[in-house]
Amino acid sequence: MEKELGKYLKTDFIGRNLHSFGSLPSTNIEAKKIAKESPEGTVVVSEGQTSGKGRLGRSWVSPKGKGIWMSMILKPNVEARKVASISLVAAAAVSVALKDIGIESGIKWPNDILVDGKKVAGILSEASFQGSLVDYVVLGIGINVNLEEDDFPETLKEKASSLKLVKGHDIDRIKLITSVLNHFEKLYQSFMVGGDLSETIEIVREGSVLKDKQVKILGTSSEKTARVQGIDGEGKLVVKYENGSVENLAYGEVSVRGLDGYI
Ligand code: BT5
Repeated sequence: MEKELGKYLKTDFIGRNLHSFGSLPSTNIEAKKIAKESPEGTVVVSEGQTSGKGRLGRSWVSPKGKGIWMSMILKPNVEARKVASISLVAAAAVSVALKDIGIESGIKWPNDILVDGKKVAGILSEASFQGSLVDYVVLGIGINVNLEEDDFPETLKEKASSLKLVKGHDIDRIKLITSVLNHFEKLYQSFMVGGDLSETIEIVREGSVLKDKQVKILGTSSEKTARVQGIDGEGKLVVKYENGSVENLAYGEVSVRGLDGYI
């Protein structure tokens, strides 16, 4: 895969060190194992995952040869509190890469990419800290590229889709991986020193499917209803509760569900 990716890769460092596998439990787990000694931008990619991970202990369906299942190892020089927004950089990169191949997608803050209201990609960032500084981040990206209807379990058929199901034909996974990595590096370069997210946030705001929506905010022990006002300069979701109070929510604190349907 290294050679094929190399044909289209335009990056300085993202994906220049690549570990590719036929099968892994999870590219995030593998990336975490090698994160400390790996250079920034190292990518772990696998044809299939046997225990792909979602957030909060959820699982990610990752059939062999059908999707993009990859994780990047990043070492941004930013304060710990800023690193949560890094998944937005990935969401923006995926969204722009899809646009390049004619697929208009929506971004459901903080980590879902939707087409026609169904999830086609998800992002899982896991960070390790040393004091108030970031040691490394493993940023996992899963994109349902050429999955067929039957590749999804019954429970997911209503809420998940693939690029092939959207477009009606196979999509070149190698070209798409490199496109995501190329776009990611551009957006990440301004984030990696100091945490500038302005370009990412512009893309995320434009694609945001939550704007003005009434949503349920699911915390670890609570559930509240609110209206989404937008995304602030740090990438936090700004919501207004029924009692009028406004809160800026950080990635990882909550899950957001629409009141009707999936988003
Ligand atoms: C995510 O979690 O969306 C993060 C997914 C990250 C996957 C990548 S693949 C490469 C890397 N290595 C890993 O092990 N993981 C990362 P979350 O928001 O928690 O969504 C998980 C939920 O989405 C599940 O509970 C299902 O309902 C649904 N789901 C599972 N597999 C799916 C799929 N292939 N497509 C769409 N939805 C899926």
